[in-house]
Amino acid sequence: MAEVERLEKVAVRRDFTMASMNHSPRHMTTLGGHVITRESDLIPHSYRDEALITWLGKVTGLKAVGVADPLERHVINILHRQGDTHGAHTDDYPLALVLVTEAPSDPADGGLLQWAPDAAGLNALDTAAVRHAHHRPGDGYLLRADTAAHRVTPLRRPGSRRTALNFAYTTPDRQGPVTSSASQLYMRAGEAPPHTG
Ligand SMILES: O=C(O)CCC(=O)C(=O)O
Ligand SMILES: [Fe+2]
Repeated sequence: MAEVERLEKVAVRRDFTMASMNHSPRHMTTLGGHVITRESDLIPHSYRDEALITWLGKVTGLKAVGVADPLERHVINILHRQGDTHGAHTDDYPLALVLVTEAPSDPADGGLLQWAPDAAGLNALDTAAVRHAHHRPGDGYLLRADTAAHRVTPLRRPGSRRTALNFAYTTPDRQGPVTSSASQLYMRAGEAPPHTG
């Protein structure tokens, strides 16, 4: 929690709709994996933890491996203004291990995860297939993020915050992003794509 809070000073505000994801809204402050790698030892070190990756493989039945793309492998998303939301999307990589460091204590204040497993499209989130979860600071969850449509609902109250650190994992045959959505959320103006490795 302290590390995520420390890194917020280098995060960048984003306000746009993502064309490739049904124009769903992004109102949040973000920090991409390439900057996290430059600024933090703890997060990249935790991401590579072998016991964690072995556990992920056991739980999911997939051959879980780290993501090669430095931008997307670990990211921080901060919702901190009334109305802030991480709108509907699927991730490029199959597994998202999301660690929540801040969240409204009352589910009525928003910042809930909504997801629809095995969704044919993002509008599954607007059907009876949708599920939701309220997380507390210190909670984590593991999501099949490439096939579940998901979003974080808007913060409803001024002063509320909802912050998450997302560790993405993949399988050996699936390296390389499938959409440009991560570069829209995590690159900075004028920045060259980070070197993959
Ligand atoms: O903040 C969350 O719970 C979800 C994060 C997410 O969907 C993502 O980073 O792709
Ligand atoms: Fe996601």
